[in-house]
Amino acid sequence: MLKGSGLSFLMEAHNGLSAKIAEEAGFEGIWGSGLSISAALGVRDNNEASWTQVLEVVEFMADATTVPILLDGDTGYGNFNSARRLVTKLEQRGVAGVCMEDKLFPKTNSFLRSTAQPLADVDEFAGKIRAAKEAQRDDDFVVVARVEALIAGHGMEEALRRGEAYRKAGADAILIHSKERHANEILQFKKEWGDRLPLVIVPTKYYTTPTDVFREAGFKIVIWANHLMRSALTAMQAAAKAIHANQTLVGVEEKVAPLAEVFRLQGENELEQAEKAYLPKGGPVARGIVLAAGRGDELGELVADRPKSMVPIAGKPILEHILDAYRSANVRELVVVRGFAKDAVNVQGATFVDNDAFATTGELASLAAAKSSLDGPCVVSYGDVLFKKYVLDELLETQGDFVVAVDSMPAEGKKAGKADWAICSEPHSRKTLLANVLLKDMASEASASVSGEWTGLLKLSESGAKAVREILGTLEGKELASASVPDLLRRLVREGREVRVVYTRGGWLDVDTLGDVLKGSTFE
Ligand code: SPV
Ligand code: MG
Repeated sequence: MLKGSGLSFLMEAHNGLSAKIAEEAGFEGIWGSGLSISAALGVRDNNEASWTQVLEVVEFMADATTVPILLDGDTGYGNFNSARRLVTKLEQRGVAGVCMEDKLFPKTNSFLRSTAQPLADVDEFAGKIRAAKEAQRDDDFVVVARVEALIAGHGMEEALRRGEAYRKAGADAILIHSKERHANEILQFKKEWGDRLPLVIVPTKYYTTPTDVFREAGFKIVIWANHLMRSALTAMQAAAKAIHANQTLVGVEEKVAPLAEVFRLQGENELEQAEKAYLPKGGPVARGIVLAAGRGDELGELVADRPKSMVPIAGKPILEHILDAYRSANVRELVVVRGFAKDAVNVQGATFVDNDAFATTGELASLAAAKSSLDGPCVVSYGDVLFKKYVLDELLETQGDFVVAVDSMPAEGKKAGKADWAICSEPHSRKTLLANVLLKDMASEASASVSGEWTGLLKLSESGAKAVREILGTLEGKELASASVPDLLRRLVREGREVRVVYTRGGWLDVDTLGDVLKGSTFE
């Protein structure tokens, strides 16, 4: 802009949002106004905001935009050393240039008590400009020297003398500032200055001068110095006043930017796309199917008018514990098969299917009731089996169409006797962590050949679920009524399908007896 032909414009901005708005309006560059940044921070334009605080703001502005930003660097916030460090920091943050004025730190805004404002010593300020230029690493970084002689009432000659000293010090442009209501002063300056260096002006006070006058005079850049801040201020005052007076948003809502516009300016859209690209594919990892139709006669009084799954443990029905464990592993589509006292199964966040023939049928008949849910990856478990999240996580992380969790060290009392025992291709050992252990058979009695107790957890892949659905479709009448999930596992193995085994040690609890209910209270 400084080197090109014609007149360019910088629009003031004071934060990321206003900078973005300036760029979207078509401005080819932005003025990081000291006055506006201070005002937006609620402080005076007297270096009350520290220079690193200003740096933070201008960094947000640079992040939000692609056009060059010229920072109003006031006096450089100190001597030559502060100024050259500022240049380094601005370059690091992608700011295109800095403008420094020949006043003393802390400065005062040029339109306040201007004739009382002390100017910097010319040589001292020239040294500061030289230091700033020598500090820059990027050849395109711009240092604008701002002459305040006209503001402070020192006259044209002094203004020209100072401009020339700063040119010799290496400035890329001179900002000649004026507080007059007409442009005579800056036009005269331009005439006498000629084309020694590009000139920048700020027509805040002489705004009625037609812009073509500046263009024809040969100025290079016009800065509209504070108009986004001032327009925001007017709009905010009006909205605050109306909302306070009327105690409602009615009447204001349609006058303010819709939230959609806020999100657009923030670039929400980009984040939404990025989430798709970088986050693990959303949605539940699998569906959870809980077979909870049975009464659980062993619990006597406790199941007089509710099924075992609704017996509370630690103040919460067993089924709630199970659903919470599923949810914690991101299994969120939950299906519960009810049967006995189904109206008592009043948990939230699950869909229900019913096996109304619960009294005369078994587990597979319940699973068949949930057949339509076997249409994608799922985990099948029982309404009376508590398990910890890590057991479920392991199951979910293990590839395979059919995966079962087997406890290699079942509880003391259970080492013998009736249970769902699993016979596996290899016993649990350190090696099996990496090996592909397969289920060979299921047994109802313990023996030397069993590798552990099945926990009741079965994971099915999409095609595994499809296979189970097909098997359920082939079972009818008595056969279906009497079959259990272990029967299904046995059939899968016999059909030559690979049923993978994930070994666990504890982490689950089959609630069969009153003793188990008591144990359950310390399970979590
Ligand atoms: C600013 O915008 O902070 C300026 C211009 O320095 S002026 O307020 O006119 O001094
Ligand atoms: Mg300023």
